[in-house]
Amino acid sequence: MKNTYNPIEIETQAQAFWEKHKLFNVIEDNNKKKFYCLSMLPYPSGQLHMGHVRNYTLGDVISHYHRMLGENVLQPMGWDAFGLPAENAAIQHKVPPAKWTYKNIDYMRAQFQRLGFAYDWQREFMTCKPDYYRWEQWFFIQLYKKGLAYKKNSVVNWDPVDQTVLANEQVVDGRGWRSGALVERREIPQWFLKITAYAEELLSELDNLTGWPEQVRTMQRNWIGRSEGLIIPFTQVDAKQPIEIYTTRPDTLMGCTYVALAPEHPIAIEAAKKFPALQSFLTECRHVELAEAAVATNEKKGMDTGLKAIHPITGELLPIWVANFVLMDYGTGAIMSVPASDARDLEFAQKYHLPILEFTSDDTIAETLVQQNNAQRKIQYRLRDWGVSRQRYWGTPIPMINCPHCGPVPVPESDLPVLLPETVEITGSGSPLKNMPEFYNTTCPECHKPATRETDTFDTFVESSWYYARYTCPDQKNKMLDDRANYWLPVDQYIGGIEHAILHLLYARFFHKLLRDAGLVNSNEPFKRLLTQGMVLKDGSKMSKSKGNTVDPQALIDKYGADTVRFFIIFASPPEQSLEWSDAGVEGAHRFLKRLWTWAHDINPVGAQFIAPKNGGILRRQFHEIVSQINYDYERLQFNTVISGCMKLLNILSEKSVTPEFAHEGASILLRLLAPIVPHITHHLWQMLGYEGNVLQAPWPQVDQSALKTDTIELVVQVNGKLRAQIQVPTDATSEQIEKIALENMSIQRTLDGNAPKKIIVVPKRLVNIVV
Ligand code: ANZ
Ligand code: ZN
Repeated sequence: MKNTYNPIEIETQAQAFWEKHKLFNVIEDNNKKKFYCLSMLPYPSGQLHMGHVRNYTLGDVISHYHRMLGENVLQPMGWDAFGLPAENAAIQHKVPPAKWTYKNIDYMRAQFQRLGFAYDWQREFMTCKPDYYRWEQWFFIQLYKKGLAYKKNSVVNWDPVDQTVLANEQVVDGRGWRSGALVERREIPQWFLKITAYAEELLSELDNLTGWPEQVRTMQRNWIGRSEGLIIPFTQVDAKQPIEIYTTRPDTLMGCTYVALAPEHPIAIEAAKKFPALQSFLTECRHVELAEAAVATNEKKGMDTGLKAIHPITGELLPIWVANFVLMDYGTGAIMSVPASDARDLEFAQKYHLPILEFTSDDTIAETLVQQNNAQRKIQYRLRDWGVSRQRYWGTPIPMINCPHCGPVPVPESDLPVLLPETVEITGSGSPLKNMPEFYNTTCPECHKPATRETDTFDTFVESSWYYARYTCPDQKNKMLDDRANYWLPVDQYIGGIEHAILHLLYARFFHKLLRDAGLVNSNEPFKRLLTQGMVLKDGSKMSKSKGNTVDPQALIDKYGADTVRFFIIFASPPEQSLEWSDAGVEGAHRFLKRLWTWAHDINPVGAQFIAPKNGGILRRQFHEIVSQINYDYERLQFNTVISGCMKLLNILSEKSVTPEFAHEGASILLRLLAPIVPHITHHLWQMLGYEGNVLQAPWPQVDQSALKTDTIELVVQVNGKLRAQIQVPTDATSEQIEKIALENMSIQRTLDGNAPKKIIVVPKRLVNIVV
């Protein structure tokens, strides 16, 4: 019998077998419990990295486990194929984004297959293909018709040299990444989705998502940021309109010493018309980066407008300032500043020598102001509507037409999809679509006069917000989703990185509710359980290309095989914690698989059967205790301890006293327990040992409850003929085991007082006599 473990050979064979028998293709089956297991779809950057391997191995383990439990398991895979890196690569390598993307997908698909992931490949799709994005365009039009998609002016990063809009990640220290020019803020018309209309539901449903990590739910709660406050109008001196401020702390009103406006506030803009210094301050504010984080950490800067407001209670005159930390799109874009109780207001007041007034807070002010109609209660969310326009080429074209007479008009549904041209030249300054009259020139569907298409594309988060639903019916040519969506959804287990805790998961939840309200799905939430896997570290820091500390999965697969890589990545740490890379750990994983291989080749095949004789005794009991622990660990997704359990099982089965029958029972159980993690080697050994069918379709092993029963009897222990202790031993314990239990007994140890026994006599079922 051939006895060297050759992973490449057996992995190729196992994969060919699965492929031939279409083991992982599924259809709806109402007689089985369904289980939809989904790992976040990858961006096709070129090749898999260890973070991918970890994410997809976890999903694969969970899928196999549920399939072996007899459930109808859907595990699909696809490609989040639009996005900026393809455009950057296009500039660098002079190859169109489409071509670059397809090449990467082909390479990475082969890597997935090489790792043996059990995907239903029939359902694969790429989000950059019209058969996918046409439904996104269709759905956007439905949202537009319902008023859930709208257009408004919004600020972008503008590179004045390259004459193009920059994504936040293309702004480096306030300058354009290519031109180095100071970035400006510019207002342009953009499309928004009204996620704020769902803010309350997105918040309250978090309470029901008990299968999600608490940390992620907290992050989402904070992001939605519900706050209850008051809008208080402050009368202005010499002006008709009052300034409305938003505060969550009306109790601090008596400490207010100045009012502060956002630089974009209409009152500030109006005041600057007569005040050049203020004008240049507002212009300076416009150069600052857009990201909210940057606004928060920036140095506090401001300028007095010269205007005055009247304190609503004391009647005192308060200066009105412009301050760079006040955001235009939160509350009312104006605040009452209370330096004595707010750190930000204090810092600003100290810098500009504004009064700081000690006061006593008054909890009833709010009540009084509201009753006297001098203020209005307001619930405010930090969450903003989702700006989905991107001034980029490699994305889903926004299916709208701009008509000089009719304004924005949706593309007629019969004209969908609006195809994205794939052969283009990318120069780096602006989207090529803007230079393609053949793309943008069209006629207005309403007045039939010449009009132009939208040349912006969707934020790629739009594609990843509903892909999980499309996997249920990717071949559906006439609809976005069909009945199959309601068979499979919600996803039972979602697996992905914690970096998606907020945006992706919130957008997908939002889309699910939009799909529900459009009658396309009948559940409220898309993902029942969420597993966020930890990072893969090397020498304590995250593996990344820029740090040069990556480990290429492909090289490891080539050297050790897929099973070793899968085994290591599962064994190295619990799924949610970070995983420290270790070459020695990989070696160790490989050694264990070789040991399993050798051991399995040394036991004698005894024919196809699962059921072993009910003998075996103490070893068999220990064995089944561990199996019971492993089953528990599979349920709670603690796969690293599943592996340590399996190692203990192999140790037990390797003991000399194991009977051939027990070895055979044990092997069948051990192989099944390991199969979700290392499906190839277990597939091979299962067949070699002559068990029925193939391991991935075998039923999940049950604990033999009768083996767990501990029938014990009591024996007396004598030392030199004198009764010294009573011990409990299993009825079927061997003499060696009984001796061991007797010697470990405390009172016996005390009696022996360190003296070695000369002789031990075991009288079965009666006594032990120790002679010293
Ligand atoms: C007076 C005050 C006193 C405030 C105090 C806070 C503490 P949350 O909880 O996040 O809703 N604020 C209101 N609108 C703002 C804007 N557009 N830009 C920046 N800051 C704004 O925060 C609400 C508080 O943030 C409001 O309550 C307001 O300052 C400020 F001891 O009013 B407060
Ligand atoms: Zn028109």
